[in-house]
Amino acid sequence: MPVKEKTQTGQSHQEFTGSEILLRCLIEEGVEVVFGYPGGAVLPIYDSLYHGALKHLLARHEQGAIHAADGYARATGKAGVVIATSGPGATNLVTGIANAQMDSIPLVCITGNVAQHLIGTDAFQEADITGITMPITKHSYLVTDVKDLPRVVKESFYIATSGRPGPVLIDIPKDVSNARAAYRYPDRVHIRGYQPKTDPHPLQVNRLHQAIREAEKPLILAGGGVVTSGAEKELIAFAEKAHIPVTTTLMGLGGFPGQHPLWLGMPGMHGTYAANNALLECDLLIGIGARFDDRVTMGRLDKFATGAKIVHIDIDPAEIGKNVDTYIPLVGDVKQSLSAALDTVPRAHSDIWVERVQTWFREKPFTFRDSDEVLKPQWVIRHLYESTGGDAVVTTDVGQHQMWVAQYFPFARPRSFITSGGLGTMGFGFPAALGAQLAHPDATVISVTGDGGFQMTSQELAVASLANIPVKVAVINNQCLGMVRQWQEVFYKKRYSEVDLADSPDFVKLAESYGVKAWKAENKEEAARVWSEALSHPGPAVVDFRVAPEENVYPMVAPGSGLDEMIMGEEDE
Ligand SMILES: Cc1ncc(C[n+]2csc(CCOP(=O)(O)OP(=O)(O)O)c2C)c(N)n1
Repeated sequence: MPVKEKTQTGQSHQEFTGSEILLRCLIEEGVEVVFGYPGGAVLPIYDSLYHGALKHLLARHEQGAIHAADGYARATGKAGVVIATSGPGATNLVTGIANAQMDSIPLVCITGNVAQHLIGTDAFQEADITGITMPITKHSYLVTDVKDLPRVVKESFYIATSGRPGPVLIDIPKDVSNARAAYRYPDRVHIRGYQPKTDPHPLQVNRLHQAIREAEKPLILAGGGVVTSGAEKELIAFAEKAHIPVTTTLMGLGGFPGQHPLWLGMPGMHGTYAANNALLECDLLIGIGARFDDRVTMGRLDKFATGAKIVHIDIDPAEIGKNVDTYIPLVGDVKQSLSAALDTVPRAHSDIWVERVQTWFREKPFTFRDSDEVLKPQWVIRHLYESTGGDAVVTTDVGQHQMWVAQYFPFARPRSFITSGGLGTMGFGFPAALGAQLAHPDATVISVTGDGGFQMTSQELAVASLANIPVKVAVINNQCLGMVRQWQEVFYKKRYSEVDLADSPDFVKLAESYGVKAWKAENKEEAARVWSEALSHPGPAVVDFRVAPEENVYPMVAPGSGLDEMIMGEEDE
């Protein structure tokens, strides 16, 4: 409860506890929902939440809470907020923080800590969470004075969402959340040494134009930065005007429509023939909000776009030249940079090239050997696409099913594909779907997950059930850790080591035990029928698709190989 205090000048002003101040700050920031899990060090914070001024979702594990906050952030572009207690609560957030950092996702992670006089004494449930997470946060605060809280919260939201977004940690010792102070939320932020540059240098824009004028085989490599900065319209206009084909990385999927004639699909390890060959042959490569990571370059820079001048548009100057030598660096927000370049961008002399790469794309699509006896995972993903007309937000976990979604579900809109790209975190997809569904209550939200990954965070079925969050879970159940099994088959002479999941629980019964409706499907007819029932079911639903276990993801570029060494699918051999 706020109390009235007399100041030295005799004026009375209201004082609030740190946890009340925190709550007010979150409301001031427009936070709609927080995800979390209580404990001793956050008792004051949870006491402030008691009156329900802010919607809180009680996850069943802090990792579930942070992935849900992350899914909310990816679906909206706003910062996701998570609360956890000290010690094990805080350390349970670590994977989620690293996950958000790798994919540049704005999160504000609030942890309680033991009272300051206990810090450093190995007190009960003490962990140095600011120290532990230092390398995986964009910034972190240990709040030592309750008076700092409003500024710290204001700065945290600003840092998390501006420039290259990322997770910010606020660690609040229990004595700080209990201490009292007056409350005033700052209306401005000024952080010395943190002034993200968003507008590109005009000179570099001119150089980009000149490079396009000279190019005959230009290519755009669009990454997650396009989605983050909301630059999809500018990218379409830019690519069309300059007549340049576009390949989108895993994180960039949806940033350029998967139905556009200039789209070449995803590049890299499981990318299209067209995208990878275009990367090999292009003479100008324009990387836009993409970081040239090793799933795209295969770490074989000696075989990556060797004949191309590389242009790199990115808001983070640290990305320029990190992985590839850059001919034209363009530091700025992607949307602003493309807008600045758009008006006078020339049309490249690319007609022959565009026709050629489009032919590759048409003639070398993804293929699989379909069957009427067993359910093929690729067929299931295509069915998810067709049954929704693509009008869905799809989250994935990590593994084969993730790659099949990237291959067989052509995303038309940004923020409709939510996946753990950088860290590759199993257990991410299902809770992320819960966050995405809370952000878009009327959307069809599908969590495509593996039987392995689902078991890492399936306890969040409790949240789906209790809060009636109508996520549709499609378990691509191949009864094994599919992607690891595939690598053991291809690179370890079929010595299958610890990948068998045949003894998994019955997912239908598991879901039902949480009060979630569920179905099993073993062939196409069943799959189509039960999926349609699941889609029209008003609440959460789980469908256990029993798919062929031996299916592999193709094409594939083996680690250590270049993009010129693609192993094509069975149909193409
Ligand atoms: C937390 C975590 N542990 C381990 C891995 C390594 N890994 C990558 S894919 C994979 C198999 C995933 O199996 P499943 O969830 O069943 O999906 P599938 O590949 O069969 O589609 C594993 C173990 C990981 N990515 N994340």
